[in-house]
Amino acid sequence: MIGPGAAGVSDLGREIVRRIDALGAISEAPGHLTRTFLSPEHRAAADLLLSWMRDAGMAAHLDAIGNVCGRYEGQNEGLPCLMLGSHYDTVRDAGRWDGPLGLITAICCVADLHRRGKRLPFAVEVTGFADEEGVRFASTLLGSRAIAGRFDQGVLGVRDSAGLPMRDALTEFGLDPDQIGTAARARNELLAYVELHIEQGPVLESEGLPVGVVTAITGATRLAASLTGVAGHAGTVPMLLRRDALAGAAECISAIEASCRTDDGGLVGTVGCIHATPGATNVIPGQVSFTIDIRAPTDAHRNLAVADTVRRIESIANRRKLLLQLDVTHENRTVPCAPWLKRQVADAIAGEGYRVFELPSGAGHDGMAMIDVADVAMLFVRCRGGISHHPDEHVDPADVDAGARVLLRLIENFRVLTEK
Ligand code: HGY
Ligand code: MN
Ligand code: MN
Repeated sequence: MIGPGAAGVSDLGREIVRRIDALGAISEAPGHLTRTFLSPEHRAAADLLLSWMRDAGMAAHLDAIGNVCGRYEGQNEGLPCLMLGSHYDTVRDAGRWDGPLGLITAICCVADLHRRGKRLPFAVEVTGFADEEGVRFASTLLGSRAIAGRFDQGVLGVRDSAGLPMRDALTEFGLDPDQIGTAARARNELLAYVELHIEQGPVLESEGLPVGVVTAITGATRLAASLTGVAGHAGTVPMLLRRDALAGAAECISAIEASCRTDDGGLVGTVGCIHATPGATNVIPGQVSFTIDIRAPTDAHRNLAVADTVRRIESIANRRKLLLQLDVTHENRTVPCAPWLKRQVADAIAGEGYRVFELPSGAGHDGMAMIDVADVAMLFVRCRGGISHHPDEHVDPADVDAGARVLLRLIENFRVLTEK
């Protein structure tokens, strides 16, 4: 919470911080923030967001995949829209700002228009995407893919860690998996998609800037690896006779880290999850599964790195006589932000008196899916220490306010350029 009259924070910024705290309190787990796709807390968050949208003068509904969708009509009914938004699911043990800052700021900007009775020559829509992180089911951007008409029905069979298929989770949530196609929007309904998001990195802080223009959203490849060896007695099997799946996984993880650390082109590789069975101190692990996330500034660089990683893992598995299963679970190309939109983000930043600074996004965002139905742009807001995907994630209220004023200026000055 921020005290009254906090330096440089308008009522708009103050209201956004209040709502960040309110939404951030809706978690599956006491003591930390986790809100995954189609959980009861996901539903509670959706209900709160829908109420905020309606209070802001928007018609609001939950679409067939669980996106929260608000619409503020323009000067005439049924006009094409400038779509804003972000996601309302979180990673595990998350920060409160990743996703919700963009979504709540957009809702509060529309509420400001509504309060002033201002109507624009276009509609403004705000979308809270249901699943950007892909934590519960190993597939991301589910909400934005549905809106872009690119939802892969095949993922309905993907199971969560409890073995529940996504299809059943949707039904339990009160949605009809067979209706997901109805969430798709036509390109002529959207003028553009613009997302405000925390930077999740240290660059704006190092530049001493509260906001920045995103040039492109870096692509990513996620893989699921499984190594199968032979479980055995930790005391009786000689080291040279072992087929230790966890030791093999450890060598793979070290190889991934080493190849990324020695790359000077911005390649990053992460093993975020690992699970070994049978999981007893005195048993040689017979089976290990782990995830791999690889990203690079260009698709060509990333694809070469993925191929190199696959070769390295295959070689380790062969030498150790481990059975390898390696599947790509998620692939997103690098998405450029549209120049005609970047200019409008830059104009809004300059209009609020800040130096215009451009930077790429190392993190993935819903714009990677929305590009299939509209041009996209992003406005980054500084976050403390660049920390994200962590409970210490934080945005200074003055920066919340800066982001909101820039976004509101962008909305009110938004121009649809015929020649793009
Ligand atoms: O993984 C990402 O880059 C995003 O936070 N989902
Ligand atoms: Mn995230
Ligand atoms: Mn995010």
